[in-house]
Amino acid sequence: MVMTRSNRWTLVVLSGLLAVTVAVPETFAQRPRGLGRQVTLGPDDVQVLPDPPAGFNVPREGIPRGRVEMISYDSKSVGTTRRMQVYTPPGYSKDTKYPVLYLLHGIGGDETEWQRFAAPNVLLDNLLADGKAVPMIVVMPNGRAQKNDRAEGDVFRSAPAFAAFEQDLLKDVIPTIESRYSVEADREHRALAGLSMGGGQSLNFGLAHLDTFAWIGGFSSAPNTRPPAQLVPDPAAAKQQLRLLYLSCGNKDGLIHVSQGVQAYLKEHDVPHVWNVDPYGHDATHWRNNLYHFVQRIFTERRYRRSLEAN
Ligand code: FER
Repeated sequence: MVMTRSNRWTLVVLSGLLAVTVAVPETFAQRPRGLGRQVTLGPDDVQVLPDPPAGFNVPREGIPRGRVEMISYDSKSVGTTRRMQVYTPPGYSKDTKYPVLYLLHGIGGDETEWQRFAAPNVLLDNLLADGKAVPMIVVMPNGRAQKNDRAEGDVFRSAPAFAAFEQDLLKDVIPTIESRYSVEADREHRALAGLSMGGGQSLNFGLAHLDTFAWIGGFSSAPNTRPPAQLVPDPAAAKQQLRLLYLSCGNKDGLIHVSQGVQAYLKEHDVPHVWNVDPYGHDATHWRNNLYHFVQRIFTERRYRRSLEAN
């Protein structure tokens, strides 16, 4: 074949396009699914908690540091050995029993995602040094409960495994943590929160198991979130049992309609909650900023929580 000037250019452009396509991680290439949807804001959709102070997520010199370790456990529900990352606070001791926050990642993530997006250990070390949080253990499991739990290929195809994680969490993850660490094992000392798919999981599992979790948070919750009336079928019971229900979303996040629906239902049925809408998108800034606020409000005294309630 003779290369004319014009088909040579076509080749250059095509190979350039191919290189760009290959360079984009698959998780991003498949992101659109609702993320680009038009945002419509209502009067309740405002920022009620300020952005964190500068340096909140930067390791500080001269303060005690907690530890982050990767542990393995045998999951009966999945049938494999799985991994989770665990933060223990500075001075962690078997002589004290700690509350536990279970923190869940998004559709393209795994047990390392929160560490990459927010460094919860740094955030908590800093808050603890300032006396602004209660010493707690933070568990970052893998919410994709299937044999191959890596974030590979079309990550949206693993959505059913995110639903299946309910069993792994309740039957394997929590019992593992409670057998290996010094923890208070009751609902008042268990919190569940997550970002996007993990936000949906936290709302779905947490609100369905108020006997297990008293503190629940969903940041930029994804469309895996159950419809509000299924999520909270008994508003009076939820109101009575919840110590904190925290919802947040960025006002540039095409998934905000999911949280807006939950928030409207909670308001209509008089279930206390925090609803923080900040100026970010479906991104790590939103997740780390709202983790910063959430961790300061969990495992606290009821009277303290009242004064912080924004809605
Ligand atoms: C969807 C759009 C986004 C969806 C899930 C997501 C299950 C999750 C995004 C994330 O976890 O970042 O339609 O459906």
